[in-house]
Amino acid sequence: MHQAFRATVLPLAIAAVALVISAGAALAHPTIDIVASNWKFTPAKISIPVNEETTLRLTSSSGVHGIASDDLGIATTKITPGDFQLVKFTPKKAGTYVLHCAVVCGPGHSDMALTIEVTP
Ligand SMILES: [Cu+2]
Repeated sequence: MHQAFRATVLPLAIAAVALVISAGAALAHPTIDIVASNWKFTPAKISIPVNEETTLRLTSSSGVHGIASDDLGIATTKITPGDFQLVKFTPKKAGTYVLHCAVVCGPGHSDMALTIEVTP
């Protein structure tokens, strides 16, 4: 009886603690998925808090695209199909930043932008 209790409850308790720890880490460092395609970013707009490290996970479903922002400290990053790019940055100033696609990618290139809203 006692042994059966340890065999079933203990692993559950460990799993629950691991879940809480991973959820806490996800809150501290949110990763936002962004998919580039011809010719848009999905989502086209994201909202993140100022002075908190954020990670973007970028990929493309069609075409080669890119992002860059001196204001946000994002180096030019090429986004290619089948590839995932992790971009880590900490916005220092609230505001609305419009990142135009950084790679000439075709007829819709000039309309292709990712808006990052940094909230106070
Ligand atoms: Cu482009």
